[in-house]
Amino acid sequence: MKNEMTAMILAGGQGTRLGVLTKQTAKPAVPFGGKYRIIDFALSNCANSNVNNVGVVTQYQPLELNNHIGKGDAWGLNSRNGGATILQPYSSSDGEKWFKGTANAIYQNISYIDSLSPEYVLILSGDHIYKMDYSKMLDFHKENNASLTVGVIPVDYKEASRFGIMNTDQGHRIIEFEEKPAEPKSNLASMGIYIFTWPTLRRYLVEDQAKERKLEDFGHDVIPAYLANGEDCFAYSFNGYWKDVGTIESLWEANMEMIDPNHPLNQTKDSWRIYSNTPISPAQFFTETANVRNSMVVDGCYVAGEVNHSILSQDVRVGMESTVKDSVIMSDVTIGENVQIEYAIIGEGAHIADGASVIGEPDEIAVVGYNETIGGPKNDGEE
Ligand code: ADQ
Ligand code: ADP
Repeated sequence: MKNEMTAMILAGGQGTRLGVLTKQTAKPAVPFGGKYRIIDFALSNCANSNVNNVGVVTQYQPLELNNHIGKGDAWGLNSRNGGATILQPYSSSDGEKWFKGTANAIYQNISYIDSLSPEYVLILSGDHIYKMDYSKMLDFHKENNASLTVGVIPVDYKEASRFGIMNTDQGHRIIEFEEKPAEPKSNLASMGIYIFTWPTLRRYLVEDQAKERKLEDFGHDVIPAYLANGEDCFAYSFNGYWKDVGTIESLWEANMEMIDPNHPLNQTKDSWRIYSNTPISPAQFFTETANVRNSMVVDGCYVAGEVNHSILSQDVRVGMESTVKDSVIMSDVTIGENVQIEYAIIGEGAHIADGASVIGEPDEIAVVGYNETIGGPKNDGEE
């Protein structure tokens, strides 16, 4: 089968707004929804859309991502004439090591893309939660004979300045685009999902590198340059659920949507499955004192306390007389006895000692970092 479209997942951001959750790991590798990591959504969307060659562009803390993704077997990518390839920054002859903006990260991986010689390149972000069929977006791109198609979704006006914002004409042609404008002129937001006709983008990136070196970032530089040069740029409207989980609150919210039985994310029987690479653990065990309601509990958990409207990821322990409410507990967390956890995200491997509490509010979620200990003899009480 011909490789018509190659995907490049940008997974290099530090995700500083996720604070202690991304100190040791890249944002796309942050656990999500009990069984997944955030990047599983983009990888599964690729597999489900028959986009079988996927380059994952890493930068910051790539180790966990490498281990998680491997060659893409868990998503069926490796067996379908394709595979996932982890692309890491290298020191080039002129001493530049880190990828800079998103467009520069693609420029640095031209040889990988050339080795597949696709007609189109699909550029994705590793930190979005959504289910999307990219093959429909490709059909739209071809019907319009576009140079660039941007996936778009309406957002709240009060959020609009976090996004690339555009105006289109009746034929969905992009006539105006501003990256993160202070005063947005519309609420039609770029999802940071792009299909580029590859030979054209390649030419722009290579010529720019030889001359001005201005095309650093897709939103700031490449889209404006395309529009200025009269390239055919179109907006493809997506009308499903999509969330950029860049903040603690949005990450918590998307996890809570995952346990809402009526939410599209929680359709257990749909055909658009999200795959992951999770190790095997024994079945969960609830003692006779356990009281678990309205929650998702993954393998390997042991519960003796109360769990209400929460997610327990793999191998979590909740001791007697402890209460976990409206919270996301990542894997390998131990929660002692008499612990209160509310409106919180507890990072992987954390330990909450007997009698401690971690209490947040719906609009100010409490966070405990990776491997952190709360309470206990040395470090009494809340942090
Ligand atoms: P942002 O998400 O703010 O806006 P950016 O920080 O450039 O854009 O990151 C996009 C993605 O690329 C993230 O997943 C990030 O981790 C990753 N990334 C960034 N630099 C990278 C690099 N050098 N190497 C590898 N990965 C890198 C973008 C668009 C907006 C749009 C929003 C939608 O610019 O127009 O509205 O996405 O979320
Ligand atoms: P946030 O979600 O907090 O805005 P992002 O994930 O978008 O954070 O990343 C912020 C920016 O920092 C991105 O442009 C990313 O490329 C850059 N960045 C992250 N880690 C590094 C690093 N180790 N070296 C250089 N730049 C980095």
